[in-house]
Amino acid sequence: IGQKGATVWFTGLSASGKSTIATALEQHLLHKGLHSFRLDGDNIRFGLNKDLGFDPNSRVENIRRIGEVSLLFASSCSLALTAFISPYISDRDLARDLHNKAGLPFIEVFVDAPLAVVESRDPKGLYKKARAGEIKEFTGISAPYEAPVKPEIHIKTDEVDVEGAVAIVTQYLIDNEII
Ligand code: GGZ
Repeated sequence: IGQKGATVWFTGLSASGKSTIATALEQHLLHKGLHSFRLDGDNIRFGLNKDLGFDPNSRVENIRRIGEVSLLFASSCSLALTAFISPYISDRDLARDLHNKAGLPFIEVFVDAPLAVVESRDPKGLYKKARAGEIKEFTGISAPYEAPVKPEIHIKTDEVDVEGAVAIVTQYLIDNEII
């Protein structure tokens, strides 16, 4: 199987399922013999971007750097799977423009779940802390999330399970001759 470089850009609220889907997709691709690399908070916010917080300027810079890093992976014929809230449309569009200029596909995946749903999941108790004012500028509670207007893929994680989500993204990659 051949493989072109591309970036699959997951965006959505905390606990919407971005990392879970990206991780399952990475495994699925691996089983097909395809190389991908997942970028998420664990390997970026604790390393390259550990100087950044969650104020608006830091988020802009966070996403700018991730856009550049994903471009590097895509340029080397890898599939970059990015899983960040990336709350601002303009920042996601900047990452998209970088890829467009390099002739590399950029697939924006809106990992969509209503606030009430992600807040009830609250796996790390962050929404509770945000509601209590213990975390400031928390996305969805006290900081904005700008939903994609025309994402390549829209997944409602309160309706589709992880395997279903992986199947949708994989089919898109096949249909567009990326894998
Ligand atoms: C949003 C925050 C915040 C604030 C800490 N707002 O569920 P998580 O824990 O593992 O994912 C969230 C992660 C968001 O980092 P990103 O780099 O994806 O954000 S952005 O794209 O907006 O730069 C959450 C945790 O970090 N977290 N404080 N105030 N999420």
